[in-house]
Amino acid sequence: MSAHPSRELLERLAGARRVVAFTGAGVSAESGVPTFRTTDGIWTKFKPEELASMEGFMRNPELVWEWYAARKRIMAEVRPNPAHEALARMQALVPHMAVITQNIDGLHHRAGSTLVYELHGSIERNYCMRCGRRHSNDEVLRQTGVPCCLGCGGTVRPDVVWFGEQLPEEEWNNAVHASGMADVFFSVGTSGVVYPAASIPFIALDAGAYIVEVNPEPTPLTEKVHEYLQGPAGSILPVIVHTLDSRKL
Ligand code: BV8
Repeated sequence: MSAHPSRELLERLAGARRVVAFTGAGVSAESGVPTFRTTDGIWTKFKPEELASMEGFMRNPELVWEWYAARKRIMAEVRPNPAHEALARMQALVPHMAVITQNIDGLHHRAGSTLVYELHGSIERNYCMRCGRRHSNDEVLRQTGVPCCLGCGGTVRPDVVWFGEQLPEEEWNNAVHASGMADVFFSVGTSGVVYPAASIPFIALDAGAYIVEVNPEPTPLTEKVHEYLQGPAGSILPVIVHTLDSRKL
């Protein structure tokens, strides 16, 4: 267990053709976005089923929209941190690199990452449950309570994947394909408890990738990885990319 990348990882990364970074809420923690399950996580205040599910939404749409509106306002204020920036830089240094994220905060895109698969949707998108019309955050946040469709008057919901809902098929298929082809696979800032996303690292492991976990805390994946780098992603990932950068000069 170390916070410093091994020579083997750096050698593998320098020669890798296909790299994947799989991220969870922990990669955005240093941007000030609350995680879900660490002691100050947002789930500690609510049960996921109460808020991030169709049942919860139908039961109390006002409460669910109050939660999402608050998160939308937080996400609009936060910025990518050195972890997001390091992954975006890494994408520029390796031939093929995909970022697969469970996060809905859009921070990988804002850090400059090019190929990002958002498995659980995006806090920046909303749609009408009746006609499907898409709505921006400006269009929903200027309305009070549960926003109505500007086209048909139907109920608008966040474009995120709730518990009990299927993941977007194309994003999922792309993520599975990329993970099955990876030479080096990073699992960064995820507790690995939400499925089917949590099965992604095992797809890469079974396909022979060199698996690296970056997390201050061990997870169900830790005992299976080739390299566990214990610590915050915002400190660990820049060291890896700086070393890679200096080799590529
Ligand atoms: C599905 C979007 C089936 C919304 C999210 C009963 C009924 C229904 C389903 C189920 C059920 N039982 C189990 C399931 C399956 C369920 C599931 O897995 N439940 C879990 C809780 C047991 N999954 C689903 O329901 C999925 N859909 O199964 O559909 C189906 C099949 C066919 C047809 C129809 C349906 C959908 C799951 C998606 C839910 N949506 N988000 C929103 O965000 O509002 S999940 C939510 O959790 C976020 O996306 C989050 O990213 C994700 C996972 O959490 P993590 O990212 O790992 O975050 P967490 O806080 O847990 O961990 C943070 C980690 O970071 C920690 O390890 C910490 O140590 C570390 N960390 C902290 N600081 C740092 C750090 N690391 C690095 N650096 C730091 N600085």
